Amino acid sequence: MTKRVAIIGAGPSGLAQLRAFQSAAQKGAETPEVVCFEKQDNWGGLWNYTWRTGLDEYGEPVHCSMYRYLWSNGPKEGLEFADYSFEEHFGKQIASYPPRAVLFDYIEGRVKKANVRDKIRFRTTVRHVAYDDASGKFTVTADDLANDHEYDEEFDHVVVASGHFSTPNVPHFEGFTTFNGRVLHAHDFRDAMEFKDKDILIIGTSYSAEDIGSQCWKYGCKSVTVSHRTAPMGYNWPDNWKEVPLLQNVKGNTCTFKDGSTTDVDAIILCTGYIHHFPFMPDDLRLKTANRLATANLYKGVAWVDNPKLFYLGMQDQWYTFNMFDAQAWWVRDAIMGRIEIPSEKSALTADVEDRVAREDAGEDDYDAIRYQGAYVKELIAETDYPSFDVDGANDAFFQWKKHKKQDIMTFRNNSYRSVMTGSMAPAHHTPWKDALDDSLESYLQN
Ligand code: FAD
Ligand code: NA7
Repeated sequence: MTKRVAIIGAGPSGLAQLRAFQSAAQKGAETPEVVCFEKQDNWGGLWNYTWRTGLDEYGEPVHCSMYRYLWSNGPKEGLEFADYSFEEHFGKQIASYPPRAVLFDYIEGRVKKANVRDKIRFRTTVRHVAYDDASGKFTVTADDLANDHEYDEEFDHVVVASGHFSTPNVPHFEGFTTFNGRVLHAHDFRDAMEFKDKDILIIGTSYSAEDIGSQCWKYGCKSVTVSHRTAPMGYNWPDNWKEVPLLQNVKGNTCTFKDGSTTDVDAIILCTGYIHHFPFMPDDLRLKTANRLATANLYKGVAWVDNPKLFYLGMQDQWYTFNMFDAQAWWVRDAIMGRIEIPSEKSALTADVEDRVAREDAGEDDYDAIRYQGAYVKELIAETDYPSFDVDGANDAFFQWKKHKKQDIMTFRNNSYRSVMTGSMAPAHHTPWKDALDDSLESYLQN
């Protein structure tokens, strides 16, 4: 009997899994039957932009955390697929920090070519997964939203690829209830134009804080105040931008910070990160982890230690993205197809996780973290037929990116890097990032 595999989510990770199986089939292998469940009406995961926030038309939590005018926050040379280059997709080399629509087009190009869309059940939310020890099978309960129909199906393996940057982490601060403006989380931020001529307070100091603040600055907000819990970001910010300690309370529109200083603002944007949230997984199969490079309880970063027929993709914090998801998906494919043996002793699986945690903890800075995740990508690729690539070269692109950000946070996206897949240098973009207000695919590709 052919094995059946359920993939939950058709974002970059789930699509990598579909492509991995298709690639094996293309080479003549007998592959399992694969069903991918996707709650949105299209693929692309977070890259599938919607104006909606809150609940969608079926009452489902809106998955999208991306916003208009979002450009890649790292160089595309770090995320390029090893089996489908930017040059193959666009017919030419393109600049290094593409906007969302351009990256969506690239993600879509590979899976269109692989012809895997018919494996995806769109508008279908997975509600529950259960494992039966006696049969050794998983029962997946899915909800066909458009037809308002819930049903069960059995699978030999489940691959959870539902992402972890969609359910917001929303702390409360004293006075929010009576604040005379809007309080929102980054997950619900859509259009920087909303904050034109406004004074905004951002809480948090990571990617969302830096980028949403930069968007608002670019599209004409009056001022940006960023409040930190641990440390300021320390970039060379524009004049109407300041960094302050943690917010203590809000009275009317006046925010008071830990050092006693105050600022009046019109809106507060919580850029306080996301939680790993799997309401459809039972306690004994549910990943509970911090957002880190060595996730808890996953052998090789993907196989559930307590039941390695279950896999999670893309659950790490991410320097590497698309090609890391590929490395994981090819590895998971080979584990499912019996080409890779997962040790039967649970202690061996646990020891692998502990070793990964210890090695991550031994790192001292972001550069070590990039090397660590690069080494992880290398490790997985070496065990499958995913095309090997110059991971050290990709690490270098990340190192340069960090230096460019340090030099000037508002111009780092004007830099170009060399593709480690094709060896060609990206051209400079035709317009500096801060002046490029039109982020459409058509505009970006003109050169
Ligand atoms: P997602 O993209 O989150 O996809 C998960 C999919 O699972 C979604 O389609 C969702 O609808 C579906 N799903 C969830 N639950 C269910 C369910 N119960 N049933 C059925 N389907 C379900 N990465 C970069 O490389 N470059 C960037 O510039 C970049 N910018 C980012 C900016 C923001 C604001 C955020 C939040 C993330 C950014 N990322 C970026 C990282 C991003 O996590 C990855 O690029 C990528 O989208 C992760 O892919 P994924 O498939 O693991 O998860
Ligand atoms: P991150 O990278 O998880 O960062 C979360 C930030 O929020 C970080 O600076 C935290 O500060 C801060 N935080 C979290 N909780 C609080 C509270 N309670 N009070 C104050 N500050 C808090 O999330 P991002 O959204 O920036 O990035 C996620 C992904 O989206 C990323 O991969 C990008 O590609 C885009 P800390 O430093 O812990 O004190």
